[in-house]
Order: sequence, then C-alpha cells, then structure tokens
Amino acid sequence: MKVSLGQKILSRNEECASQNRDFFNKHKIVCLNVISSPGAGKTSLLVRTITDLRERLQIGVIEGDIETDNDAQKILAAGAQAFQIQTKGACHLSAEQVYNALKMIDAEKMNLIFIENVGNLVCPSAFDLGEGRRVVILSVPEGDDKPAKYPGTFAGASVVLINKIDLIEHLDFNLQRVLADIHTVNPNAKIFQLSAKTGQGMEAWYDWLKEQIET
Ligand SMILES: Nc1nc2c(ncn2[C@@H]2O[C@H](COP(=O)(O)OP(=O)(O)O)[C@@H](O)[C@H]2O)c(=O)[nH]1
Ligand SMILES: [Mg+2]
Ligand SMILES: [Zn+2]
Repeated sequence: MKVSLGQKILSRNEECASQNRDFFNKHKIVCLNVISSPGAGKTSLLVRTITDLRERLQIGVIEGDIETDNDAQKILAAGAQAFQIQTKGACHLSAEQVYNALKMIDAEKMNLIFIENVGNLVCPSAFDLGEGRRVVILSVPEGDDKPAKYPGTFAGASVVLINKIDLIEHLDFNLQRVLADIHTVNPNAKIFQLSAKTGQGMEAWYDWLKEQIET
C-alpha cells in the first residue's frame, strides 16, 4: 500500500489531536482554537478577556508565532499562564506542538484554554488541534470580503468575532454583507461585534464563554 507523505502528516496530527481532546474531556476543560489574520486582535482579545474574567476562571493560553515570545509575555502580564510555541517558519500549529505545550502550563487546573494560532486565514483551519471549538476573528480594517474569500476558515468556526468595531465609521465596511457571507458558508456560527480596545460588545462574548464552560 502506498501512503503519501501528506496523508502521513495528517494522520499523525489526528492522533495527537485525539490525545489532546481526551485530555480536555477528562479534565473538563473548554479549549478554543483562535484563528485570524495577523493583527486582527487575537492577543488583544485574550488580554482583555483574561483581565475581565481571571477572578472567576482559571485561564491558560498557548501562543503560536513564527518568531518571538511577545504575545506570551502580554498574556503573563495580564495574569494568566502562557506558553509560547515558536514555529520557526511554519504557518500553523500542529496538534503535537499543542500536546507538548500543555505540559508547560498547569493545564489540568484550567477551566478554559485558548490556543492563539499563527496569524493566517488559510491553513490553520486544516489542522485539528483537539480543541472543542474554533473562534475566528475578522477585524474591520481587513475588509468586508474576507468571509467570501476564505470560506474554509469561516465554515469551521463556532463563533466569529468581528473585532475593531470602534473603527467602523472610518472605513468602508459593509457589515450586512459580512453577516450575510458568514451565514452563507456557516449558518450556525454565532457572530459577535466587539472591540478589544474599547470593551464594546465584550459581555456577549463572555456570556458565550460561560455557557461553554457550564455545558
Ligand atoms: N482600534 C482597535 N485596535 C485594536 C483592537 N484590537 C486590537 N487592536 C490593535 O490591533 C493591533 C494588532 O493587535 P494584536 O492583538 O496584536 O493582533 P494579533 O496579531 O491578531 O494577535 C494592535 O495595535 C492592537 O492594539 C480593536 O478592537 N480596536
Ligand atoms: Mg497575537
Ligand atoms: Zn500552514
């Protein structure tokens, strides 16, 4: 039987993803894989979320970037445990990297673990990390055509966060079009409009998080 290299890589990833999933289930941890383009506001969203919820929830973050540990430093400063994966060129995280990173934080004590994936709307969505759900962030300055251009990523989201809503009046961003395009590729996605900078709209996101943890 011939097995192509691509198939092997994917099945190795599936194996590790299922180990991660078992770990999250066993310890009743909600794990969210956060995907967006670079600069959409993943780290800013996590910092504000941690700042607002850290009294009530144990939150851990696994950070993925090509280089630097800047984002992990910001998470630590916000008061949560964090571990930075540096992918050294790879444009997405693998389940094995997450598996190893879970050992670097007190993962079993967490209620909520965020994985900030490498900034990229293409391939991260092809790699299962064993997460419970996916959160895709689209920020207003990126433009209103992105859900139609990157349907695969939006199709896999449980939640789409439209971030930087504070900037909407300064840009040509057709919100109705975005809502309709997300609905076309993913009729079940929850959509929240918010600003990680001003805090506008964050409560609905927090309510959704609490719902995930309670169920
Ligand atoms: N105006 C505005 N700027 C934001 C918002 N969220 C993030 N930013 C800015 O966008 C830039 C990129 O944010 P960052 O969180 O690093 O994005 P990441 O690359 O997705 O992690 C930073 O300069 C943030 O201050 C927002 O809601 N409104
Ligand atoms: Mg970041
Ligand atoms: Zn990639």
